Amino acid sequence: MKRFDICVLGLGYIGLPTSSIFATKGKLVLGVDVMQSVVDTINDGGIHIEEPDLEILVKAAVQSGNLTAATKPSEADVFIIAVPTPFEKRNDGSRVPDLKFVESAARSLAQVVKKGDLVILESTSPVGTTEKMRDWLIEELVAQGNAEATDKDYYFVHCPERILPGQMLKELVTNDRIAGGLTPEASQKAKELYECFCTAEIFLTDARSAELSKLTENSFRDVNIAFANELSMVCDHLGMNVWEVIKLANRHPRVNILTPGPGVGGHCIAVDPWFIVDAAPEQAKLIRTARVVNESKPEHVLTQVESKAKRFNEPVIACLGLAFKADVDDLRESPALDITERIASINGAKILVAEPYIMELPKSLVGRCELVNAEEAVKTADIVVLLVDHKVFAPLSRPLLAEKMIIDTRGFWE
Ligand code: SAJ
Repeated sequence: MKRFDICVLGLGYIGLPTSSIFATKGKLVLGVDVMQSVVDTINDGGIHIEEPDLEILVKAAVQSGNLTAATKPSEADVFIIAVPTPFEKRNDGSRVPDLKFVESAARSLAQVVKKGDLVILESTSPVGTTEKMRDWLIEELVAQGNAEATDKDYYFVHCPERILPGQMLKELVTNDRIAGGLTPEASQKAKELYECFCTAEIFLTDARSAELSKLTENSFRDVNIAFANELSMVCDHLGMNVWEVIKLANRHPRVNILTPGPGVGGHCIAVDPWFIVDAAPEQAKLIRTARVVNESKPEHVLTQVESKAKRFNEPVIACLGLAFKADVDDLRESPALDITERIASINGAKILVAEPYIMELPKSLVGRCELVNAEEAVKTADIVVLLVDHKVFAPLSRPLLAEKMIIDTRGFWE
């Protein structure tokens, strides 16, 4: 069996850039993904996700011979788990973290791990997951006949990723990192590993503090966005311009209000706060309320669209953008998509969708909307709903827009 320096499990938005950057720094890397199509694409030097400059990095990594992809892990000195950690929605509206991907990744290592290996969890996870990861692996080793297996034989660490979609390659190198080990030796080993490409500081801590720090960062942002979104709904109620209010309030030296939008999307900020709420439901009142406020914003936008649509017999509605935020192709947990699906149910309305980052409509919109370019959408529409502030929408003709009813959820044309 070929021996790798690093084996990365999960070749998504985090695993792929991380594998590639290690490979370009001379490490022999095996990237593992359960999808054969993803493995084939990467082995051909291509990418299956959109991120500026990622294709160049992956191509360089693959061409150097240092990065290969496979569907199964292989022997290595370091294992990095970078799989999704979604949640399950309960009937009462609460959410429970779903760790099945971390569990199956951890168990899959039993076949290939050897004494002294470093096992890193990068996936954003609820407090206590690194300990669970350790327990799953040891349990699997014992089940496979290695009765002597003990956690003392391996090093376990949580090193949460913190990179921003759209700026991943820069932030991978320049963001400070946290290495939270189940032992201080484990933290130190992880620090030494990431130092090969990370130019910023790497802070050592314990695993639980690392887990909660990461969840805290995203919850902090969620609470702040909720404040902006709530303010936008207050202003709509009062018939006032939220952008003007925020612009003026932000002139205070200690005020920095974020930007309201159609809701909070993506697979991080809309998910991670629930891990804190699930762990401490009585205490995490503000964090839960922020989620509820942000989740209510799509409904608020829909109500605005419906009230304008009533003025027409057969309104033509242009929805600009489906992605979860500007200048990315990612539609996961996207409020823009959610709103467009609901607009598509307005009786008698014709819906035109402009989303420059996709070639075909998502399944939920097929047969209900038409995918066109932004200019064409605006030209034909009675109502224009700006859902994503993609840069490519900037040149749209102002005089033409002035003739339309506009719902600008991002303050793009303010
Ligand atoms: N949003 C607003 N108003 C704002 C800022 C954002 O409505 O003022 C919306 C965006 O449109 C989007 C959502 O919030 O729908 C999240 O976007 P984002 O750019 O704030 O964050 P993400 O989800 O792309 O990435 C976040 C980052 N976390 C923080 O900034 C604290 C990133 O550093 C993390 O690595 C990433 O989550 C992650 O993977 O956890």
